[in-house]
Amino acid sequence: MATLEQVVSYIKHLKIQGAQTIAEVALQAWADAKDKKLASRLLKEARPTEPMLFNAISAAEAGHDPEVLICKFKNDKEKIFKCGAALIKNKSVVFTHCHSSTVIGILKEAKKLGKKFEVYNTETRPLFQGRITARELAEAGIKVHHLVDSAGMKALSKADLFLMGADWISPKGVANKIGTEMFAELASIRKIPVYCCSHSWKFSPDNLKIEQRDAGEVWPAYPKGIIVENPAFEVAEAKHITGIVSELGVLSFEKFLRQIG
Ligand code: RUB
Repeated sequence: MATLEQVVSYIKHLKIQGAQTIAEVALQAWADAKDKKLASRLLKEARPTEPMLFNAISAAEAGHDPEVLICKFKNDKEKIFKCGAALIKNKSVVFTHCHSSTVIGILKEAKKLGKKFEVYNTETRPLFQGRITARELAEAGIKVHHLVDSAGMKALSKADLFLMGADWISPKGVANKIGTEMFAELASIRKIPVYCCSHSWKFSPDNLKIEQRDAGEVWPAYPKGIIVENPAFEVAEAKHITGIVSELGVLSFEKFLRQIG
């Protein structure tokens, strides 16, 4: 069993990644920790743009059983897979960016239902989480085209649906991996529906900090005199999002806010 410090380090260094997986692993680490105060602090600080992690740990602090919460999250995710799969039509071409376990689950569910579709996905520099997506889809027997991020427009132009994950649903839009804002705006201009696939516990009304990661991830040992920036996430504006696919069903952004508010 990993120690608390190991789990925190795995989350920080993306050995464990994706908002819902982070929240579930963190809850288990919190449940196993002797010093709950220390566990709460270290886990909540591990990644600043992960409200599902904060919300889950706060619920555990308030007395909710972490094992019950993990079970609820997993069951809710199955509901999301079913709701999302219903959006995929036969012969659909789906675009996705980065690696979202929720989006992957939806695509696998659609395949299980016998739907024929293909996926275009982008590699997601600097840490290439898009490769995890491409590998998992190929292993599931789903036809997947993999492109560099700068070919995102080419990939999107093939698609009739953009499925994105979420790290933070804010009152203004959805924060997801850097690149998402650009692709969501482009999809919206091209009239390609954009669905955010996410557990509702990723909502936070707070003005969260966007995680800035180490510049060395972008350019290891970069020359002096350059300001290398590495924001992990960005917010796709609500007006570019067709709907939110959550355990509450498929709702418009406004309806989703009203339902959880
Ligand atoms: C992963 C990412 C995912 C969301 C949703 O970023 O942006 O789309 O976390 O994932 P990182 P999920 O690799 O930096 O964690 O649907 O699995 O909750």
